[in-house]
Amino acid sequence: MFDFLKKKLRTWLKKPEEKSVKKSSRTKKVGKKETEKKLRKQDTRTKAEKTAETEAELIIAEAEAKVTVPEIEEKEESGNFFTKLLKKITTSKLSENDFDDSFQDLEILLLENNVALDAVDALRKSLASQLIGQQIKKTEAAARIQQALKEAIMSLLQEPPSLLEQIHSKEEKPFVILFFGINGTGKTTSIAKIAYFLKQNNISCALAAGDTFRAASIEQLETHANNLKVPIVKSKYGSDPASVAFDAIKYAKSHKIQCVLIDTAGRMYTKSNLMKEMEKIIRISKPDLKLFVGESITGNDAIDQAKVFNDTAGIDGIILTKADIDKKAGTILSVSHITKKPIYFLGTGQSYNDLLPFTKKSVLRNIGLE
Ligand SMILES: Nc1nc2c(ncn2[C@@H]2O[C@H](COP(=O)(O)OP(=O)(O)OP(=O)(O)O)[C@@H](O)[C@H]2O)c(=O)[nH]1
Ligand SMILES: [Mg+2]
Repeated sequence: MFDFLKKKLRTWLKKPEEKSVKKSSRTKKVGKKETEKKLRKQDTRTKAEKTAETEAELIIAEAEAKVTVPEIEEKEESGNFFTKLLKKITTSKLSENDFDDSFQDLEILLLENNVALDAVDALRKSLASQLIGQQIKKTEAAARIQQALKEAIMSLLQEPPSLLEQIHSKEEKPFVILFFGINGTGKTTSIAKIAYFLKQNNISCALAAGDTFRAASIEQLETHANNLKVPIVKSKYGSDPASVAFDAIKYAKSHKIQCVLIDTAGRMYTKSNLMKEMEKIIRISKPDLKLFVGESITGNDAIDQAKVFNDTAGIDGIILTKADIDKKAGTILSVSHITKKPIYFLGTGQSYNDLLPFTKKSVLRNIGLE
């Protein structure tokens, strides 16, 4: 998910002297003697077994030695954030103009990778406050810029609380989690993944089939419940989702189940009747955690949805699904800055264990800044 951005940033953060080494192709040159020596060293077979095979191996090794291994040609940028800044950092202080001139290209890179405009502005501010007017020695410039970028990205993200600790610390169980978002974002699948995650951590849970609207939604959740061997509370299609949630909580209380996961129908945030229904589910079930489920790949759309759900229903945290097919990763970098809510998990596939607990550190590592 972060590969593209990582590669771009790596190219951008490369020092000019490193970039000047142009790597278009290289030829492996392994001499015959060296190859023979290597093979002799590795070979533990008896003399009789060796002869025919060694000759064949030598022929293959020599053929391989002549193969030209193409490498991805790294595009020589005429100037980027890093190289431009480096050029401008002399013994004097870095001016605002010089910084702005350098930042423009980084800004485009971030916007192209789905980082929201507000988040880009915040990043700019953070970088500017760390670099403008600073007396930076040439020798320290590279490290300082990289550190500043790291700090700037860190300040966009939020570290989520530990879900397990949150559940354990609630005295009167069950701990109730409500999932919502627009159609098809992965709510039901994420519920199943979280049920699996909780089970792995010895926390019992029950599922509430609160999507009484979409055809086959109840059966879909039921299949997961059966696979995972967790109880499900359901009702008829068309029945009130708030009462399904209420029944599930009652069931959990009487069966000493620690956590209830409430599924809801996908709803367009533009439809006020559906959002009203959401408010009723919240009023009745009093969730301890309201998780907005959005698709990482949809970029600014997911961020807009999160904003509206937060304004109407109030969200406590976010699950970004389909991060496995998101090449840009900008949503992951921006959604917490816009909503001020942490990402709890990233969905990284369709299996039960394709759920990645979110940490700031893992993001930095994934984009090559840690
Ligand atoms: N690649 C990938 N696919 C996912 C992920 N999460 C969910 N999906 C797929 O997305 C599709 C929709 O998932 P659902 O869980 O049914 O989504 P939903 O939000 O409950 O959908 P509605 O109930 O119709 O609103 C399914 O095909 C899932 O397998 C993920 O993290 N990665
Ligand atoms: Mg669903």
